[in-house]
Amino acid sequence: MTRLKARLAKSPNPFGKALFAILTKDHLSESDWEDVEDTLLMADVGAEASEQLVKQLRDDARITGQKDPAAVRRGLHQRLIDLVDPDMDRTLAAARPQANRPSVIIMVGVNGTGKTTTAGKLARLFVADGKSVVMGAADTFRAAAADQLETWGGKVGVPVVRSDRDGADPASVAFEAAGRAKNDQADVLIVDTAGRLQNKANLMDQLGKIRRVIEKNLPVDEVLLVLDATTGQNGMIQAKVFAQAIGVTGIVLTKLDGSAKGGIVISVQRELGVPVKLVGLGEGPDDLAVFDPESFVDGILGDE
Ligand SMILES: Nc1nc2c(ncn2[C@@H]2O[C@H](COP(=O)(O)OP(=O)(O)O)[C@@H](O)[C@H]2O)c(=O)[nH]1
Ligand SMILES: [Mg+2]
Repeated sequence: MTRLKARLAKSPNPFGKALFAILTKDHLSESDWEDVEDTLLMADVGAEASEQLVKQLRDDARITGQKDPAAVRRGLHQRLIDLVDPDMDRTLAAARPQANRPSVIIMVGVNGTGKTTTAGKLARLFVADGKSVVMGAADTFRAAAADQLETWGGKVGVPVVRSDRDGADPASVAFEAAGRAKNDQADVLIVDTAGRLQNKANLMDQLGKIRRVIEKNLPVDEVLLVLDATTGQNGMIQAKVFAQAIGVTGIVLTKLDGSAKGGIVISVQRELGVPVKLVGLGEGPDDLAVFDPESFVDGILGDE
């Protein structure tokens, strides 16, 4: 069993399981269908996707007559898989091997979502895969942010390019990090950024500048938006601002081990049109997993 599935199945009442309980009742009344929709909304699936799923499940129920629990489960499983969209490409964009240059990943997102932690975990995954990594601490608001990344670097054996000055220009750190990755002929450069910016213009400015200076040395392959799954629809609004500020190529959904209900996977992919590529399942170095739709749906159905 995958860890994603195990973690989700451990939540007190995974929403898929709650749906299944309603769908296998003898007679489904209007109020049961409302319960189905409420269950989806409360699980952060989002209004549009919830409405669509209810409509599909109602059609399915009319056709099958709703008798056999195993068939209901199979149907629900398939509908949920379709919503998560198994056809999205979830591989991390990397430089082509023949390009002979480091792949570049920029981490973006609101303060506290898990950018720095995910940068560290990701570095560890690449190192385990035999790749050489450089990290850049372009969150320069507080020295503590760079310290945190450096601690991760030490833990996973990866050099960190940083400034020693609070409030140094984040773009200049990013520029230096890209230069270092190129000179070292590293396989991957991961650039951590700050999330605490007062307004969108400010954010666009800063992220745009970070991207441009990196591109003086290396093309940017991936911009990962880190989103805290426990913040629900609130996090979604912020996510959109980041998506507009800098083109996002993938989403990392962190803290799926906490109180998150998981439906946010469906709503965020729809809203941003970008796949969830990785999920955070804890604070430890190994608590990062590639997002897999089958494990996800099994988990929210509460399958053992
Ligand atoms: N439970 C849990 N905690 C996480 C996860 N990812 C990050 N955190 C914690 O969230 C807090 C903020 O993380 P940090 O990486 O500093 O966020 P940043 O401000 O976006 O860089 C830290 O206490 C992390 O240990 C996760 O997947 N699960
Ligand atoms: Mg940070």
